[in-house]
Amino acid sequence: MRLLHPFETSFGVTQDRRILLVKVSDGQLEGYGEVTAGEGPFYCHETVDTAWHILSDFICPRLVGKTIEQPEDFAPLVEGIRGHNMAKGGLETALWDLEAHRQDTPLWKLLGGSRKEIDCGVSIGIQPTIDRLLEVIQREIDAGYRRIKIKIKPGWDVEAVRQVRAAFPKILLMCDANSAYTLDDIDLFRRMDDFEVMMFEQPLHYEDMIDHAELQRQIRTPICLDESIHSADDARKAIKIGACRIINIKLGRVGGHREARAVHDVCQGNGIPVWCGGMLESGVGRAHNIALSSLENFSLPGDVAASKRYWAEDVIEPAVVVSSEGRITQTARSGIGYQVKETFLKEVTVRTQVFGT
Ligand code: OSB
Ligand code: MG
Repeated sequence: MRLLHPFETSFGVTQDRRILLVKVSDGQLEGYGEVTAGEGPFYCHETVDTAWHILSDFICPRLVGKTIEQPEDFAPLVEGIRGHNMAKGGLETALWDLEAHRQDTPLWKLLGGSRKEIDCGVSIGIQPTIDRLLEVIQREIDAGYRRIKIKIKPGWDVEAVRQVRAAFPKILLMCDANSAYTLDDIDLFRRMDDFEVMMFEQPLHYEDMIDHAELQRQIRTPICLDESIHSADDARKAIKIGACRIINIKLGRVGGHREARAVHDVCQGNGIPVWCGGMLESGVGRAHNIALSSLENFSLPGDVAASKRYWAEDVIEPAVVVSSEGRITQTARSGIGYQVKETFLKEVTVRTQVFGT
């Protein structure tokens, strides 16, 4: 599926998405999940094709013939398959959707959520010029979004942030570096300390916590970790050493709803707010993100935006809509609460594989 606008980060440009969806069935009801890996190994090591490989050659064969009473039964079945959280998360989240349908309840309620409305922010890719960036920000603010995240990289940082802050003195603003910097850049972050940004997201290496802790000691602005956090245990360690003051939770990166909730709980217990990250998902992944964002400690606006920001036509109906106040209302329907458009899905599907009967 082609994105309406190319999306540029410090690690590259995405326009055409190849999306791997997972459907599970109990013979009567179905559940959908989305593998949130990218097309190439640039955000993390996983790709759509490594996830296909891991799912079809390792994860699905382990499940065939097994009884799964509840989504929590999934993790023990794939114990021993190291990493590949996005491949696991695609299937695990589908099991949660199915379970919510079986209980005839919305997924957000099944997860224990309490937020009936969630606050939405947008993630704005690197633009050709700063003037263009200012225009895009104005458009998103006019659409109602409550927080603006801009992507930064060396050469597109201090000056871009300075001009954005000058043009929009009051907005909730943050920057995401996607690991583009090192500790040699401390002065640059010190200079950006003056712009009252909510957080710097993942400024340093994608596997690092130690240097982030050093950077956090030297700047006022909170650091938010994204790439470095793969589990509740990672979150515990990052908090313990002071590597961040905020955590971005992504379902794929942590392997599904069970672990996402565990990360949420560790953060909550330590007074660390969280928000839900996005991976340019189709409506299926988006719907899961909305449900997850209902948990209490998701107290900051996430990168969960309307379908129409991404797609001419989404795979779900209704499309995800954001109110003029920048909020998404939780659904009263069961499961993820959005219907997958099977006919449209068939049109855009290039490969399928079936396991079990
Ligand atoms: O770092 O949050 C990120 C997209 C792809 C990979 C990594 C990231 C992102 C985004 C986009 O920021 C969020 C979205 O609008 O889905
Ligand atoms: Mg990020």
